[in-house]
Amino acid sequence: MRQHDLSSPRRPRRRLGSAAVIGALSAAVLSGCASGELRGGASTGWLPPAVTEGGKTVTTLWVGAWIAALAVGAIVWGLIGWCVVAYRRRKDDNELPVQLRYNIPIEILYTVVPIFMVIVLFYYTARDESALVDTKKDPDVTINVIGKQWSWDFNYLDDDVHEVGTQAILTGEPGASATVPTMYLPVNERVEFVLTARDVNHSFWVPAFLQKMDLIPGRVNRFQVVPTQEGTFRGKCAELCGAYHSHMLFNVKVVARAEYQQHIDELRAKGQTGLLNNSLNREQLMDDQISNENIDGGKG
Ligand SMILES: [Cu+2]
Repeated sequence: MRQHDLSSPRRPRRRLGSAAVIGALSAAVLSGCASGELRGGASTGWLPPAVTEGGKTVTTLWVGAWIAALAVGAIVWGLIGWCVVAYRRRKDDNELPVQLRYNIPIEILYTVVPIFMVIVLFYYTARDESALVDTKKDPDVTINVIGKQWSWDFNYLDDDVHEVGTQAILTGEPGASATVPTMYLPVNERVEFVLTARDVNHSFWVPAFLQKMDLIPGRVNRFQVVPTQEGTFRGKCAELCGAYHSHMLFNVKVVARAEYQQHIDELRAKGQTGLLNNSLNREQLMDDQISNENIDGGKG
C-alpha cells in the first residue's frame, strides 16, 4: 500500500512536464509566426520578402548558406547514424573494437574539408557584402539621414527640401506611426543614403530592406538601395542610443515618381526648404539654457 502511494504520483508529474514543454514550444512557434508585418516562408528562409535589389542578394546568400549547412548536416547525421547502427554492441560481444588513432588520411580530410567550407562561405559573403555597400554608381536620389536623440531628420539633397522628425508617442494605442517622420522614395530608382549623427551612435534600419548601417558622429556612412516594390515600410534605430531609443521610429513610403515629386512639392509649399544643419551641438544648447537659467535665477 505504502509502495503504491509513493510511486503513483510520479507518472502524472512526468506527463505534466512533457505537456509543459510541448506547450512552451508551440507558444514560441506560434508567437514567432504572429509577429512581424511582412512574413516570409521557406523560399526566403523565413526572412521578410525582399523589396529592394540588395534584399534579393541578402536572401539568396542566406538561403544558400542554409542549404549548404543542411547538406553538411545531413552527411554528418548520416555518418553518425551509420556508425551507431553498424558498430553497435552485439550479443556476447564484450571486447572493445580495434582502436584507431593517428590515421593521417582521415586527419587530413577533416582538416581540409572545414577549411574549404569556410573559404566558400567567406567568398560568397565578401562578394555580396562588397556589392551591398558599393556606392560607385550614380544615384538618382540622394537623401541625408540625420540621427538624433530620439528621431530622424531627412535632407532631400537633390531637391533642397527637408523633413523634421519628432520622437514617436507610444501610448499603447494604435496610430503611433502617424506621429513619426516619413521618408518618400521613388520606386525602381537608385537611392543613396548619406548617414550622419548629431549626438551619439544610431543605426538606420528598415527591416524590409534587409540592410542597416550605423550613423556615427563625425563620420559619413553611405549605402545605396533600389526599392523594387511600392508600399509603406517601418523603420527604426537599431543601436541602443539612450532612454527613448525605442521611440526612434520612422516610415518609408516607396511610391511612383509622380507621387514622390508631389511630396517634394508639398514640403516646399510648407516652407521646409533648405537643408538642416548636421553639426548642431545639443550640448551647446544645454550650456546656453543653463546660463540663461542662472541669469533668471540671479534676477529673481
Ligand atoms: Cu538611435
